[in-house]
Amino acid sequence: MPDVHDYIKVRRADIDAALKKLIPTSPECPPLIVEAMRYSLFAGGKRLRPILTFATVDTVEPANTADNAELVRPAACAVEMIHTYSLIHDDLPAMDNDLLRRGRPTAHVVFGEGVAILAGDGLLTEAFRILARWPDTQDPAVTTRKLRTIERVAEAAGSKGMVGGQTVDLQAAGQVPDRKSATLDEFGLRAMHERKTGALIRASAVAGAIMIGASDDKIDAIESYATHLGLGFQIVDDILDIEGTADILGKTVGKDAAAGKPTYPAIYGLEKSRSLAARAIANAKDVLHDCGLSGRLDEIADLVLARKY
Ligand code: GRG
Repeated sequence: MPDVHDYIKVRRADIDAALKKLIPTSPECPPLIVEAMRYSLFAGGKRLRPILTFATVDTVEPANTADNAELVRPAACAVEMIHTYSLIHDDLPAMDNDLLRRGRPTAHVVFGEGVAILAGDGLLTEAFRILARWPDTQDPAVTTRKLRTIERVAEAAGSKGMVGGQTVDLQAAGQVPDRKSATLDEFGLRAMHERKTGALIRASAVAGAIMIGASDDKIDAIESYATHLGLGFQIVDDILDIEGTADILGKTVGKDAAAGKPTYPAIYGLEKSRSLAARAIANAKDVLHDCGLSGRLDEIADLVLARKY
């Protein structure tokens, strides 16, 4: 079995090639919107979510790799497009007002706010077209899986998930006129992150399991694994916001603390946050092992804890 870093390299290349094929081109649509969507999509993100989709499949069914890759590739691309849309919108002046993302000026800095909003809208909408369209099959079992995946991804991206979490975040940051900014305690913070970042991470893994027709037991285990993983990812993100540098992270650092936003280190301190992150990752791996699974998802959990960007 290749080393996990080689595995990630191969999967990333596969995802990038598929995204290049799937993203619309001009003259199908105006060149400017293609340029703006591509600018953020190919800016060098880690591809954590689509790698999770593939790693789920490679963990649940380590054999049958080529056929399974055909089944899950569109969903892997769709979750990355939705993630990229969320970053473009999150960086807008109306939200986090960030100038740097993935090591480059943010989309609205380069294209203006209007086109940046539209690039996000384009990526989100296109993601659902891809989920509905591919894989191109008349097989009723696969069509049913596609529908289940669309529902799961929509739920994760929408008001129960990412959009809901972002709304709570805006209100907590005092960015909603005539609404009191609610201070989040540790429970409120966790609930916000479960929606804002956790839901899409969860759906990325679950989509892989659904698309290969995994049993309900396996889907539940993957969902629980990804819930713990998402929490670990977020705590590490909060720690990196303090300990990381803009050079390495490719985004502005220290903004959360400067804005007085609740974060894990702000509530628990750095040392306790590190142990909470380690606990979340250990929980993720325990859930897998309890269901008789290990492999790529195990390794990815370790990398999420150790990541420096
Ligand atoms: C605008 C509806 C809407 C939602 C935005 C996800 C999100 C909600 C905002 C992002 C804010 C943020 C920086 C959250 C911390 C965790 C996170 C999602 C980090 C970025 O994800 P990575 O590290 O980024 O996977 P790359 O660039 O590697 O893909």
